[in-house]
Amino acid sequence: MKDVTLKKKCRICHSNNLYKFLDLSSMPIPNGFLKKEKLKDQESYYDLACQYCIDCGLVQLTNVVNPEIMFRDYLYIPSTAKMMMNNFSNLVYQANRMHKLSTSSLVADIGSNDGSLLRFFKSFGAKVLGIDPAENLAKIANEQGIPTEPLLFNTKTALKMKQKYGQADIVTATNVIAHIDDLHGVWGGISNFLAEDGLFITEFPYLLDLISKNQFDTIYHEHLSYFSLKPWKKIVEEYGFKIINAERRLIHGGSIRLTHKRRKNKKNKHARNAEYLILLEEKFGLYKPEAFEQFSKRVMGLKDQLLSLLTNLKSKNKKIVGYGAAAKGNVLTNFFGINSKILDFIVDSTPYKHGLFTPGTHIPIYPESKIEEFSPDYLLILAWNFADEIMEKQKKYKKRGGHFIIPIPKVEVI
Ligand code: DWN
Repeated sequence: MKDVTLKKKCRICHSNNLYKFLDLSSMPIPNGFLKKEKLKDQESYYDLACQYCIDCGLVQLTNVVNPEIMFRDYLYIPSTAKMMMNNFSNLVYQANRMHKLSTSSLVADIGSNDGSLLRFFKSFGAKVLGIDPAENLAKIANEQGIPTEPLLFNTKTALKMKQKYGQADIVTATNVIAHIDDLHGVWGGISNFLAEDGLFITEFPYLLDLISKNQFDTIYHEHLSYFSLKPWKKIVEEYGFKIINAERRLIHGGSIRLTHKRRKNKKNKHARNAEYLILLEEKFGLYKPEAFEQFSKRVMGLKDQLLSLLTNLKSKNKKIVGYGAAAKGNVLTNFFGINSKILDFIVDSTPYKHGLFTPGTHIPIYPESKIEEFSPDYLLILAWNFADEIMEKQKKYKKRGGHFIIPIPKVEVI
C-alpha cells in the first residue's frame, strides 16, 4: 500500500457524493514523537481534511495514511487517568450484566493495545484475547499475561482467530473502529468470530460532541471515521445486527458506547436510546452541510482567539508550558502554529514520552515534576479531556498563582 491514498468513496455506503470541509493543512502523524537525534531528519507530512457523505452522513478523512506507518510500532497507550480506568471497568461491569461472564467465556478485544481493558475482563474469570497490530504493545501485553495476536483485525484474520480460539462470547473495540479503513472487513470479521448470542461492544468519540464542542483537534490521521448513529446503523443492519444499547460517555471529550446483538429478523428494532440519539443528531443539523461550515468557522475563531492570547502573554514575557503530550495536542499546536517559541516545553505523565519531542513542532516533553522547578505562569492544557483531573493534580501550582488555559470547547483562562 502507498504511504497515503485519497479516499474517493464513502467507507460505509460507497457513495462518491462527498462534501469536503475543514482543511487542517498538512501535518505529521499525531503520535509520531521524535527522539532528539531525529529532529533534523525530514518528517513525513500528510494532508488532513474531512469530508461528509451526502448520502449516508458518515464523516471521514479525505486521505488514508498507511496503517503500517501509524500502528506497527505504536507509542500510544491508554493513559492511566482515573476517568479512563473508570470507563473501562464500567464497560466490563455492563457487559457482564448483559452477558454473564464465566471461566468458559472468551472475550476478544480489537485494538487491545497493552491489554488495559482485557485485564478488567480477566478479573471476572473470563478467557481473554487481544488483537492488535502494534508488535511492541502485543509483546508488553503477552508478558503481562494477556494473550495477544499482533494482527490487523479483518474478515480473514477473524477466521484464523475462530479456528485457533473458537468463537468469542464478547468482542470489544474501544477507540479503534474509527482507525480502520476497511469497515466492512471489520464487520465481516465480527460476523464470523462472534458467537450466535454474542455481544459486540464498541466505543468511539461521538461526532455530535466533536462538532457541538469544537473538538477539531480530535481529527487526526489515525481517526479515519467520525461516527454518528445514522450512518453507523446502516452498516450494523447490513451485517444482520441491531443496537441493543446506545450510551453517551464523557471519556475523550464525549464518546458513544454501542452494544450490538444479532437480530432474529429484519423487523427487530434498535434500542429506543439509539433511535432517540438519531433524532438528537437530526435536530442538531448533523445531516446538513451547514453544520460543518459553521463548525469550520468556529475552529478558525478558536485559532485567532488562542493565538492572540498566547502572543499577548509572550509579549509580557510570561512563561507558558503545555500540559499533556496528547495526539490531539499535536494537531492543535501544528494547525495553530504553536511551537517552542510559545511553549517552553510540554509536561506529560507517560514515562516513554519523556525526552522526546512533538512531531512537527519539536517541543520537548518532560515529566510533570518540571512544573515545580520551572514555575510557569500559564499551563496550556492540551489534554483538555482530562482538564479536571489535571487541575486537581496541580492544585499547589494554582495556589502559587499559576493559571490554566483550556483551549476547547472555548478558550478559557482559569
Ligand atoms: O483514539 C485515540 C485516543 C482515544 O487516544 C488514540 N488514537 C490516541 C489517543 O489520543 P490522545 O493522545 O489525545 O489521548 P489521551 O489519552 O487523551 O492523551 C492524554 C495525554 O495526557 C497522555 O499523554 C497522558 C497525559 N496526561 C498527563 O500528562 N497527566 C493525562 C493525565 C490525566 C494527567 O494527569
